[in-house]
Amino acid sequence: MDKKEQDQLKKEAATKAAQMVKPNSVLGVGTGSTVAFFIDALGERKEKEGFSLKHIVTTSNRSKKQLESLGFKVDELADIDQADLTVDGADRVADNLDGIKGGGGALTLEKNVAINSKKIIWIVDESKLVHHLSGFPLPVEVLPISCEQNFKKFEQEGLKPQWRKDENGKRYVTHYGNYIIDLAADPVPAPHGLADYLDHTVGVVEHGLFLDMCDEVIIAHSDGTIEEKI
Ligand code: ABF
Repeated sequence: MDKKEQDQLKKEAATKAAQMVKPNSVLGVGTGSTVAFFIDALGERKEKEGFSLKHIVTTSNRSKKQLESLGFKVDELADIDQADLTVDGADRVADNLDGIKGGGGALTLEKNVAINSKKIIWIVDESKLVHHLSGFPLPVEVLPISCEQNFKKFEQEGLKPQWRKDENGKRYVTHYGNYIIDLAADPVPAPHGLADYLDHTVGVVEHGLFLDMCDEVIIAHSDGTIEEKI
């Protein structure tokens, strides 16, 4: 699939999700190129229907800027109780709707917004689908203070850690001033066990295993169909 075709599919999934957002609800908006199409589609609804939302929270400055450029007011997560719905992208989605997220580096805020949402919808093109979580390095956000020890420990565990680098070849720094270690062990070994291990590793801020969280995935297929998988 070339980029143009993939973008078209992302747009179709995003447009479908934008139609499902209820007026005057509290909406969580994720990050990434598919979500960028979702924000555009929300903007179109605003133009055409005068549609408005009670609150919007988002998971990155990129999405925030795009929402504000379309006239939406963006609140902080701390300003709301919970979102009625959060729409986000994903890097991989397994048959059971578990996902790998965080390829864009925003996993910590993404998981915090997701966990504080009544409903979570992911929007993807069919290239993101896998039977078991695989095919994409698992991002782990770590505190700088003990990142070297974390890296070595992951190596010893056979998780094939790699430092995420920025465009200058330096360690990528997250919104919260932390680093990201991408685990290249593929497929993800025992996702629940690995999530539990990472959740209990001191120095790990958050990881990109989003398990038992997603309620629905909207998938745009290259045969032109849009699938809503629950
Ligand atoms: C997100 O969107 C991230 O977790 C993930 O990395 C990304 C997917 O981006 P794209 O839609 O550009 O493929 O929310």
